Amino acid sequence: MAQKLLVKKPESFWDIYERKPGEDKQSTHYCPGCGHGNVHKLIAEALDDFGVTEKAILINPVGCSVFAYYYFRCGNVQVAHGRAPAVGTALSRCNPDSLVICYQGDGDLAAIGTNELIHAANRGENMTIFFVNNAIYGMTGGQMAPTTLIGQKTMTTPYGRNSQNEGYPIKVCELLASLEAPVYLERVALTDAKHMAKARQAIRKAINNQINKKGFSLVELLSPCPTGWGVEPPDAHKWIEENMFPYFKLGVYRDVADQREPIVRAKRIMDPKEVIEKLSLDKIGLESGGITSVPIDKYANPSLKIAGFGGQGVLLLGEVLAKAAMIKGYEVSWLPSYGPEMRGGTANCSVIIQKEKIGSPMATNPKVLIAMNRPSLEKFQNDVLPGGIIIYNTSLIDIEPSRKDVEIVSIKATGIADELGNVRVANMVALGTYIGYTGLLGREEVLKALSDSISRKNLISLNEEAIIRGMECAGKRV
Ligand SMILES: Cc1ncc(C[n+]2csc(CCOP(=O)(O)OP(=O)(O)O)c2C)c(N)n1
Ligand code: SF4
Ligand SMILES: [Mg+2]
Repeated sequence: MAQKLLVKKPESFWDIYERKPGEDKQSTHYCPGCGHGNVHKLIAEALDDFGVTEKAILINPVGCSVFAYYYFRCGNVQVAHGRAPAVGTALSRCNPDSLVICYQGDGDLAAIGTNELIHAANRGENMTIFFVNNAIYGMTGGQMAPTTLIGQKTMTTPYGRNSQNEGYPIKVCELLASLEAPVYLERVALTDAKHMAKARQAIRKAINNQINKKGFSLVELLSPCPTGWGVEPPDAHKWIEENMFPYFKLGVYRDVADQREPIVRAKRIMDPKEVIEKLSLDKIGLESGGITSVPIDKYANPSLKIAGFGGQGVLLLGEVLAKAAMIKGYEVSWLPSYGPEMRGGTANCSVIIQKEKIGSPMATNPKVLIAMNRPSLEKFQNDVLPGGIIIYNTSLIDIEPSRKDVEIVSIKATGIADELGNVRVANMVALGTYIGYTGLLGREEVLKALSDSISRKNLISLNEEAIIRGMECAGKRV
């Protein structure tokens, strides 16, 4: 047999990583020598041994381990950057018997999410945080993190981190040790076998504390990122010992779980019927949580998903549309979204335009999809409400929408923009098409919104022209 496993794979991992795209469903997506795989394994083994996989909810971060849900067989929630302790608070309070594990990198936890971390720790939430400190933003290509060491060269500190410019690396365990509530804080390292054994022990202790409802535990793991540091994988452990150990002292910073009583919080169980009534979900046909069966008027009160690749100006398209609708007196919302795991990848925004107050700014099942490239059409077309509209850019999309229950509007947005002298105004051609096709807004409001949104005034006339061309071309249905 080519492969003989000496140690059984933890059952808290999937046997085959079906959620992982591509051919390879057996290995993880991490770089050689990365510490994330080791942390995953230690967590999975602990879940197995405590027999708590079924009640575990892993909160996946934004960072290299954004795809942790490919691997763990337990509950998974993907949260916005840094928000794990806030979402974890809700999960833990709503279901006190669950095991809430926040898995966070140093950028996620100690930069964008510092606020949530400190307050969750200070409230003594019954949760466990595994903080993977690799002293860098691994996922985005190696920028400085709050834990980057003095003198460490990164993409954003090419001459080395300088305390006068960037301050000092944040010591998370020491910071949290100034709070009363946390019950367990320890810093360990993923280097040699001895340190790995300590890391294993710490992970178990933190999980055990939560099982016993003792409150907030955090384990900081000094973890290799050979790619971000520009070192060979075999040298990464030495890098930790030489660079991280002197500054980030290993050890236990708090261990008082034995002295604390289990947390008991009052439960407030909501009656689902009451929730539906309070949110008026019964009136808009969303009480089943699925796509509404109420016939829609696709032109009035639209919700739109506008999607394309980064650089196509889909966010600006949405912004101009929302502003124009606001000028006309509508309630509006505009919500941009960048894929958590992508750089220069797809971007989209939700725009809601209504006469009434807006409940949610998310166009999860939009009435209208404007797709500027093929991945966007493929990704979102099935979300459009039956009877809705799909407007798609045939210059870049070489397939037809598969939906038969919506109106399809094709527009050579990029081609027309090219004729006008700049492919970047394809977004405005698509906007014009939408306006022209639906008649929702007048030319005046749209052009006024445009001039408000574009700072480089010399570009306004070209964008105006693009909108007008789009309006003229609207109405050509396929
Ligand atoms: C709101 C938001 N801001 C910024 C980003 C870009 N971003 C993605 S991952 C990341 C840093 C991740 O670094 P870290 O938490 O240290 O994780 P690592 O990849 O090193 O494990 C950033 C800034 C984003 N996705 N979302
Ligand atoms: S960039 Fe660093 S943290 Fe990310 S997968 Fe590679 S080694 Fe791991
Ligand atoms: Mg990091």
